[in-house]
Amino acid sequence: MIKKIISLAIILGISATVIGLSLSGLNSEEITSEEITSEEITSEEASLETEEMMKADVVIPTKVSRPGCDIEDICYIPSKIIVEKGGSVTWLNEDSAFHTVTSGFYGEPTELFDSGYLDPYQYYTLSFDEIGTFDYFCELHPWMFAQVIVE
Ligand SMILES: [Cu+2]
Repeated sequence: MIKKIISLAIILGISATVIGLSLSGLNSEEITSEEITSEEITSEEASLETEEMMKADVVIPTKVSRPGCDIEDICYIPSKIIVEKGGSVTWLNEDSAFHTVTSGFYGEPTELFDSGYLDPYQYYTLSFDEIGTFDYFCELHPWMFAQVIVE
């Protein structure tokens, strides 16, 4: 009788250990999936931080590919930006159409700078090492023009 009880206790002990192991196995799997999730969140946060770092100084807003933004002077926002000598300006095309940031006036580019066609949500950064007023325009939309003033 005592042997039976002991063997029963051993069996119970073994099965408890097996159940315990399988449960801990499940737990460790859950932890692994949680780790992956937290890694994903971290990478998302990192990309958000990158976007914040790439904060635009001048935005090309939506719907400027049609005439009219020039009436309120909002083809580039702000249409006049002042930077210190040696400073940089970053443009962001928030429109769904292509635009350019090209030095000079429409039909009279000065060939100081030219972004080329900026895709939607593409950035363009320039640094200005010379004092002066730099007019620029969009090669695709004659009504789009603005200025960088370097002091
Ligand atoms: Cu344009």
